[in-house]
Amino acid sequence: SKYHGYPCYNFRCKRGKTCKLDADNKPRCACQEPAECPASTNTFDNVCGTDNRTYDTSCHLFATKCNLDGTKTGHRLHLDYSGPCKLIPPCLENELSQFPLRMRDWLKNVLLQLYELDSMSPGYLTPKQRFKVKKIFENERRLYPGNHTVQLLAQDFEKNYNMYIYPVHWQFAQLDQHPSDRVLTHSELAPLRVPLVPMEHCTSHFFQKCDADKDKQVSFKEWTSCFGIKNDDMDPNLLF
Ligand SMILES: [Ca+2]
Ligand SMILES: [Ca+2]
Repeated sequence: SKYHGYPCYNFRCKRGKTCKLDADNKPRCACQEPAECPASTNTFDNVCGTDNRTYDTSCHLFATKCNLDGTKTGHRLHLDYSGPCKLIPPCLENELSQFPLRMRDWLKNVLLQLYELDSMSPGYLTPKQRFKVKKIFENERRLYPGNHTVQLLAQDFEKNYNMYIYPVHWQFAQLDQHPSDRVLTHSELAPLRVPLVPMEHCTSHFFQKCDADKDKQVSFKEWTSCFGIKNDDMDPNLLF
């Protein structure tokens, strides 16, 4: 094609940056101007930043962040959740303690759903994952998806504890990919946090609390203990 010889063709830059030619006509990644971002087509494109400001699109947010590179404000700016900023009710202590119960149940149900999809058309799970989820799927004692009370979820976690071990490991492995170093950064947590925050107002609080040593990252050990997995059941071999 006519663009093939263009030095910026297929030249990839990270979010917030765009390829520009330098004085020697060499392609380089430079901060994008927010004004150059394509405008939103509807409010679903809006995102709320951790500065509690609504950005037209995630492109606008990351371009703004890039232009603030090296500043404290830039360092602190992240995508908090999708949609315009809204008033998130404060997370109460008792709600916070219920969050891992619902989240664990949800993770298990996501995997069971992937298992069913994979049974109809393979590709949703790897054979290794499938083998693990099969055991949960075939266990008749499992709690079936539904709108369960906190009491029931807590009871089930005690009774069927073993069924929750893999789903908690699985979600960690899904998120820990950039890089895969057994710690989750703020941006690695984003794919989980961003859609969840508007629905579950304790999400941000929960992940902050998970970071027990306050190094701004959630380690494998912090993650598993947040979800009530015993130290003895923490198994790096289950990270797939
Ligand atoms: Ca990581
Ligand atoms: Ca930490």
